[in-house]
Amino acid sequence: MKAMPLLIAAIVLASIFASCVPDKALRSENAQLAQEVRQEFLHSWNAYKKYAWGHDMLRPVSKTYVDWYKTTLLMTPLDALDTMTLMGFKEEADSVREYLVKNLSFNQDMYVKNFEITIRLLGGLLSNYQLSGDQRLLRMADDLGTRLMPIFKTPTGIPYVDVNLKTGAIRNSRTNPAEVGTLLIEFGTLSKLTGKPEYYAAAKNAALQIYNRRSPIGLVGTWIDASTGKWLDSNSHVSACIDSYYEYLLKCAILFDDPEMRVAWESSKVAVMKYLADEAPSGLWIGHANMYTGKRTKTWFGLLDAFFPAVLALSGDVSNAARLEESCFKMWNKYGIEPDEFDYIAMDTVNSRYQLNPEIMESAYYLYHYTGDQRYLEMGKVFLKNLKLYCRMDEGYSGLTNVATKQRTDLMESYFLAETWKYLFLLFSPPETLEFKKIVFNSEAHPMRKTW
Ligand code: DMJ
Repeated sequence: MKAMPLLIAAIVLASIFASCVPDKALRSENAQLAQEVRQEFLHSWNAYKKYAWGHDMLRPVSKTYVDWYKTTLLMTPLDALDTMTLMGFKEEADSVREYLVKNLSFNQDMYVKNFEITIRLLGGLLSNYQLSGDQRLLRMADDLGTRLMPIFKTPTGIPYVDVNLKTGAIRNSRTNPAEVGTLLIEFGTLSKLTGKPEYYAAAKNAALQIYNRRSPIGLVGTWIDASTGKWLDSNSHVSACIDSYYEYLLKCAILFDDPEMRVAWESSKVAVMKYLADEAPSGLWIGHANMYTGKRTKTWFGLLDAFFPAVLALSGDVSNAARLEESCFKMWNKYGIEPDEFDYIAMDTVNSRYQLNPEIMESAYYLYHYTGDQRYLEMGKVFLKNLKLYCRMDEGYSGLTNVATKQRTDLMESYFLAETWKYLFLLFSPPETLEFKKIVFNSEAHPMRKTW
């Protein structure tokens, strides 16, 4: 009679032991991979410091730098700063922060792209303010926000593309849903942190101006005129020029508990899954269709579209997210690095460039967070291995002009340090590295903490 409880205890202990051993091995492998990612981040950062310090970005082949405008806006240091902090490079982060505070001035008589400056610089200042508590960064964000605000003063409330940081003059009314709809995480957070409601109101109105111009079947086009509010192009997809418009509808609903953004996301998701989603022989993809008829225009999907599994997972649709990420992984594996555009019927590239983009890794990170499925760690290992194999230089990393031939570009984008390394690092790191539930990432992977 006494043998039974002993046997049960032995079975329980054995099963605890069996489940702990792989857990321990997995934890230690992940820790090694996270450490490898930290080293590769440093390899990229040190090359920037050596050849491009004080400028926007590194040209790793010619070992020089590039500035987007006549005066540097220090894009790489600001984009990289929160990654550095999350990776635990505290001293380096402290000194970069001091450098930025002393040297970054927005009082420049030059036109800048509102969208890029918002996601990279305004987003970077806000997330680094929240991580460090350094009030000077919030003041810089407020200054930048004030300088960008004239962009919304258009006949429709849809922002133009460029704004002069000193004079407030604006220009270029040919814009798209992504540039218009990817502003509210940053402007909304700035509103909450400064108590100035006008930032939130202008950026939310801009996103809703696009949403309100959706077609009767619920889709948006690629190009729109901000002065007339008329669509200039009726091709609909989740790729460049539209992508992060959808991302922000959902994320702003979450970050700000905004019911109007929630409704906009829910109805947009239905339209995307009805007209753009495509069940192909190789799996689930999101293709292109006419925004008015829903008729398929292209069976193309690209590396930027690979953000959509993350958004689906965040919305609660883990099953479609997982299926779509499997398709993305097929696209990645065709040449060992994903291309800009891929025809999912021909299963080959349409535009073969790769610019060190992060989206497929971002989605793997979200899916691992929601499922705990080791499949996403396996994908992450492939991403890391192939990045090192094909894009690593003796100093820094470069993009590829052609994923088949692996011919190099001569640019290391700032988002490579903001996003690509950050998402890979977080994928392999213990969940407490960044409390996923307490933050929302902007489109440049700068985490915003909901403190309101
Ligand atoms: C980043 O600059 C942002 O994520 C943007 O929204 C689109 N994609 C690039 C990186 O691929």
